[in-house]
Amino acid sequence: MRVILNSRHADHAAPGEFEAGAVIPCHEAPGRCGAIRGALEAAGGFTFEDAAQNEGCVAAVHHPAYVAYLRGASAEARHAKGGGLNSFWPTVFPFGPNPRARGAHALRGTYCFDVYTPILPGTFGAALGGASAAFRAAELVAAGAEKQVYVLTRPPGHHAEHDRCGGYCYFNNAAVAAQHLSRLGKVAVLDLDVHHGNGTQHIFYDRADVLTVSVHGDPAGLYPFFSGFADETGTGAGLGANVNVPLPPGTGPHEYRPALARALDAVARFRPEFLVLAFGADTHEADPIGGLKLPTGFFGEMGAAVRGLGLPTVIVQEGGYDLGALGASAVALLGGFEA
Ligand code: Q9C
Ligand code: ZN
Repeated sequence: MRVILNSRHADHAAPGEFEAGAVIPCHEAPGRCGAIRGALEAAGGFTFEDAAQNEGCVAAVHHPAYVAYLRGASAEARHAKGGGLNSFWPTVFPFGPNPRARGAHALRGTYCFDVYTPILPGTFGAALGGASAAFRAAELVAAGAEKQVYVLTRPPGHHAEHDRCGGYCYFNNAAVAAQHLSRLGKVAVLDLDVHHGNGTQHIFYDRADVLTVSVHGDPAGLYPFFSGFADETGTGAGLGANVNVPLPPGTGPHEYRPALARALDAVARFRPEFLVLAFGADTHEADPIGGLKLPTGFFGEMGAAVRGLGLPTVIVQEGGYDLGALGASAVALLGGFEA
């Protein structure tokens, strides 16, 4: 399988994240990409290529003012001095549109919805590298050059909305791929990260030509808390084109299997031309933040089930925070996909 890499990913490395008033090492760290790459190389059968930075690839998905903000804030972060780190950390957030949001601190809160997305000098380049890789993969699949392409990138993307970062995510890589493919026909995005793909849902919520389906831990108790409930079904022309399948904490293969079948059935009934799979390995039983109980072997079954749709597919890496489980899960999923 062809793997498109984000050669700039390590330019973004958050020094920590907040937990219960303390700062702990950030789960979303550069070692994640290395762990997956190492596991794929050991398994064999994968070819790796870098994607060139594509400045325009996010324009159809993200608000121009948001893109400009990320670019500018990343450049300015070089001179930031907060906490001895070259970073900006949004702390205060508006409750809604606020016409007074003009100053630097106000803008940081405006273009962000939580404290998990600091802006570092390399953030813009790293995030753009991931979006560029997803766009490149979509080009290859759209052209029929490949049936499946895997995008190995971080920071992840599925929490990023049209004009806000959050949940370790800045540009929505899966949405960038889906948007490009949607120029040729209907697209389904299937999100199997343990967290609800709120950003992807938000971006396509009123679209009838892009179906978004997410299987995830129940947001009543798991990030992102405010979305991912089963009654969120789309709006306007997009009514019925959003499906959420929340699962209780501790869910294992026995209960995950029918949930995945429901999600795949929704995709099949939509009759899309293309699929984007937002893949998170944070459903693994060893994941430190996910709370589900899927063993490594189940990821092979997952890949085979998704492959059963028979659709040209861009697979985009999202979360997964246990470095050992991450590589093994990706190998199992992609192996199941190719089998
Ligand atoms: N104490 C993705 O998996 N909250 N994002 C972590 C841990 C943020 C997850 C709290 C989780 C964001 C792409
Ligand atoms: Zn996740």
